[in-house]
Amino acid sequence: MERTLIIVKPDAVQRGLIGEIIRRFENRGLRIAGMKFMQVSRDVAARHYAEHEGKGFYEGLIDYITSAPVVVMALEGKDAIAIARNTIGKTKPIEAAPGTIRGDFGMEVGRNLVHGSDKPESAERELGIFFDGSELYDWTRDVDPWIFEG
Ligand code: IDP
Ligand code: MG
Repeated sequence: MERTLIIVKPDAVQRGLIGEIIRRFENRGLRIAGMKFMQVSRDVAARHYAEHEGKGFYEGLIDYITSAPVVVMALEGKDAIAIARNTIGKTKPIEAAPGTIRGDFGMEVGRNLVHGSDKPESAERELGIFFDGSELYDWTRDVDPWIFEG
């Protein structure tokens, strides 16, 4: 089992899409290991997006992610990182396939609704920024054998 860090970004929260976005991950089969509603500080945003520091869009990105509350989630499952990324869709909504979150609800890269970790090292690092170990739960669902082969 793998865990990934998902952020329902401020634009999605403002647009009333929290439920819609969580529904898509739940429907896919991903299991929620942790979840909270919070406003991201500039300090936390800078840690989370450290790899983008110095890029032209960096300041705008920090302004965007700190502009209003978000929902952060730890989702788990086999290949959870890749599964979540293809449920989210490509970074630029113009390139995101219909049926993905960004392809169905997004227009611009700077308002692309959702974050998902891109690889295991990123997931571990990002989960550590947003969650204490005690906020992540090991549990199973009765339906798990009907979603995960074994
Ligand atoms: P990802 O979110 O699909 O992993 P990254 O390349 O890691 O995409 O970029 C992080 C975030 O930075 C994007 O989701 C988007 O919000 C923002 N971003 C990336 N490129 C641009 C850009 O060219 N203009 C404005 N914002 C950008
Ligand atoms: Mg990324």
